[in-house]
Amino acid sequence: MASRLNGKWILITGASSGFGAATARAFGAEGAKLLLGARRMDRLDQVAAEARKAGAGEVHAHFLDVSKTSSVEEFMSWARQQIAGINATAAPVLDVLINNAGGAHGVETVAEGKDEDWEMMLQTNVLGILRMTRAALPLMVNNPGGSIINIGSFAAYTAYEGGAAYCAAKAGELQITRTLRLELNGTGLRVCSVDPGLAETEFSVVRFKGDLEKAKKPYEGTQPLTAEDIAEIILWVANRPPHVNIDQMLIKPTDQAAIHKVYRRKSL
Ligand code: NDP
Ligand code: 8X3
Repeated sequence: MASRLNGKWILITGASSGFGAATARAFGAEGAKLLLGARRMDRLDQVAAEARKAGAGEVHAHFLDVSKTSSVEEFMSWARQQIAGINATAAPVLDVLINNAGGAHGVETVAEGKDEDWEMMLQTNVLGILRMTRAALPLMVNNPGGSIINIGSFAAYTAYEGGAAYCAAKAGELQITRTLRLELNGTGLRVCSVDPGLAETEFSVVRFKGDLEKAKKPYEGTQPLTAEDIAEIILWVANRPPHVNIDQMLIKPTDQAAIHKVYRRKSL
């Protein structure tokens, strides 16, 4: 049976690494048409080539900084043009919006926290989703069966030391997702929060500001999720029949029973 996603337009933010890059490859393999955004264009072009090789119908990549309204608006105007194509007559339609761009910056306690880290986390994980969704909705509201998939976190459900701003940001993402589901009820659009636990991507390198030794620590002796594990879930959510909405999914490694309880082997 042909994939429901074949030929559909999929927009992925933060597609230059981690979950976003794996998701681009996964949707590419279904024959979808991709619009990819992030700040590192060299990495984004590499992912675009991989998605093309995997089988994507079309792949277009463009600079995007979700922390800036002007960048989001410029990106969405570019996206509209890509969907419309050269000789388009019908109104451009976006089928799936994946709000994935974000991450954590720093592990300081509130007492030691830095304004620039807090601002960056709220700008990307919270305001980035609001801006992207506002800008994309005109291309989605007349398309029942479309999906908005926001990437949240286990951090939205629980708190941990050094995680105040990140946990607050991801709790914000969950509430934005719930609000959108209410506001879009009757349009036929689906809205989902995909909430991973410990996953090994560039997340930790960014959080520890390039300190690779510290970035390795959270994964020591344990088997974390991979970017591909989460891409598979995102694909599955988007591929449900139009009348089925997956509200939210919490996905943790088997080794992670709770935020502070991670099983670690002596040698792995
Ligand atoms: P990565 O660091 O590998 O990927 C983050 C992506 O977000 C990159 O493509 C980065 O691209 C992009 N990004 C960051 N800031 C911006 C910005 N201002 N504008 C546009 N793009 C941006 O980590 P993950 O793949 O793990 O993270 C993806 C999402 O998953 C994040 O929202 C993260 O919070 C969430 N998450 C991660 C978990 C984990 O353990 N790994 C667990 C739960 C949730 P670029 O730098 O090129 O702009
Ligand atoms: C990332 C998961 O546990 O590092 O969102 O906060 S955690």
